[in-house]
Amino acid sequence: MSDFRFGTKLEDRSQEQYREPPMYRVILLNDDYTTMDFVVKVIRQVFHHSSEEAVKIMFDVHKKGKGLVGCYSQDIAVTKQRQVLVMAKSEEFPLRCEIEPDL
Ligand code: TYC
Repeated sequence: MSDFRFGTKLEDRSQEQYREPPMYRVILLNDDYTTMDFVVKVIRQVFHHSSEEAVKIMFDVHKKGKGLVGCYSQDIAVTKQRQVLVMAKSEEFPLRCEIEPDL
């Protein structure tokens, strides 16, 4: 494979090549109107958690106000956030979903 970054020292190049992409947390927020069943469905379908895990996450969000559903590279996190919001809108639920850098 050709490498046209001639000015870069070998050690620096390998560090660049193996650096992990920044990760983003996808967070669900509680509200008083979205049904528990719908939140569990979203967590299973979009984030591929088991039913048991989805119920645990839903109750955690319900009790604490917000909770982590997954951690992904930026484009995947944004796609999952959109999927959640599209599903919520289609059923007219006010479910909120945010993403934040995983520092
Ligand atoms: N608090 C909602 C209820 O009692 C359930 C709920 C859980 C809503 C998690 C949103 O992200 C959420 N129906």
